[in-house]
Amino acid sequence: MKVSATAASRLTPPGPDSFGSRLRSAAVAARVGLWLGVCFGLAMATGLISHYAQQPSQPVPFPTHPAWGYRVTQWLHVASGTAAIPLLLVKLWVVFPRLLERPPRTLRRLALTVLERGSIAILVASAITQLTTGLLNVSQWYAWGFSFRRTHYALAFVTIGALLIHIAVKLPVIRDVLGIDIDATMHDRPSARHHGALSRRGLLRLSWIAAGTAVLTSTVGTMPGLSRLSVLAPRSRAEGIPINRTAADAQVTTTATSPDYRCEVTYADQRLVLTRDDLLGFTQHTHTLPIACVEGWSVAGRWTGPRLRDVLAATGAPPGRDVRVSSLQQHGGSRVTILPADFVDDERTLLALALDGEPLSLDHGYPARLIAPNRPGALQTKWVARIEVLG
Ligand SMILES: Nc1nc2c(c(=O)[nH]1)N[C@H]1C(S)=C(S)[C@@H](COP(=O)(O)O)O[C@H]1N2
Ligand SMILES: [Mo]
Repeated sequence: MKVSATAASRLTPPGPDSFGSRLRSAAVAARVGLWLGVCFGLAMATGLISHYAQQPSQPVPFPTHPAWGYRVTQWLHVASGTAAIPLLLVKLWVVFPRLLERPPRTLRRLALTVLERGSIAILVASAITQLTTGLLNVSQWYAWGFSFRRTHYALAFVTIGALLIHIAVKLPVIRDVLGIDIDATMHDRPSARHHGALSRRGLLRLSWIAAGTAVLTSTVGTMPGLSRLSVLAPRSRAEGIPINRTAADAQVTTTATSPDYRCEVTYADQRLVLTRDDLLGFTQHTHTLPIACVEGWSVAGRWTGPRLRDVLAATGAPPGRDVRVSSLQQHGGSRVTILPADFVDDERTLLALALDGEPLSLDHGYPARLIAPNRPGALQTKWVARIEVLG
C-alpha cells in the first residue's frame, strides 16, 4: 500500500521539530517569563494584603492610613492579574514545543525532567484557574459553587510554589539567555530557525501592548473619573458610585424605609436605640473616602455622618475596642463585619447618612452605612442595624 508523503506526515504525531518559528525561543520565553513572575509576585503580595485586611482578628492591626492604601493594592492586584493573562498565553505558545520533547534517557536527567514537567503542569493549571476565576470575579460572574475567596487564596500558594520550583529548575537557562541578545539562539531547539514576519522584539512589544490593554480594560473601573468606561465590570450606580448589591437584592427595602427603623448600639449592659434623626443629632463630619471593592473597582465619595466613636461614646464605651457591625440584611455575605479598634477610634470612620451632600440612597445603605478609611469595600456595611462594642 502506498501512503502519500502528506498523509504520512498527518499520521505522525507532532514533535518539537514540527514547530520551526524562531520566536519560540528560550530568549523570548525568559523575557516574557520574567514579567509573568513580576505579575504573579505582585498579585501574591497584594492578595495577601487583601486577605489580611479581611481577617476578623488581626495580631498586628491593619493600618487606617493612608485612606487610599487598600484602593491602590487592590488596583495592583487586579492589574497584575489581568496583565498576566496575555503574557501567559504568549509564554505557553512560545514554550509549547518543548512539552513534546522526548524524555531524556539518563536517570538523573529524567528525575529532573519529571520534576520540571510536573511543576509546569501544576503551574499552568493553577495559573489558568487563578486568572480565569479572578477575571470572572471582576465581571461579578460567580459561575461556580465554591467560595471564590478561599479557593483563590489556597491556589495562590500552589501557584507560587510551582512557580518557584520552575524558576529554580530553569535558573541556569534563564541566567544564560537574559544575559545575551534576544536574537541569540543559545538553548533554542535546532529546528526553531524559521524567520517569519514578526521579529522577537516585535513579539515582545506586542505582548507588552496586549498586557497594557488588558490592564486598561479591567481596571478603568478603579480609576477616578474613568469608572464609567468600565467594560468588564459595568454596575448600576447612584451618586456616581457603583452598587454591588442593591437593597432589593439584599431584601431590606421594607425594613430600611420603615418608620420603625432603629440603630441599636450596645456596650456591656448599656443599650442605646437610635432613630435616624438621633444619628443626625450628633455632630456631623464629612470625609472623602473610597469604596474599594475586591471585584476590581473603586470610587471615592464625600460621606457625611456622625463619627462612629462619638456614637459609641454615648454608651460610655472606652476607646480601643473592636466592634461588630450588623446589617438589616438577613442573608448573604457582607451582612456582619468586625471593625478593629484602630478603625473604630479613627476620626474619619463614619456612620454615613449622606453621600455628596444628599441623603444616602437606599442602594448605598440608607438609613446608615459604615464607611472607614483603608478598608475593603466588602466590609463597609450597608443598612446598619446593630453596633456591638466587643471585649
Ligand atoms: N449589608 C451589606 N453591606 C455591604 C454589601 C452587602 O452585600 N450587604 N456589599 C459590600 C460590598 S462587596 C461593597 S464593594 C460595598 C459597595 O458599596 P456601594 O454599593 O455603596 O458602592 O458595600 C459593602 N457593604
Ligand atoms: Mo465588594
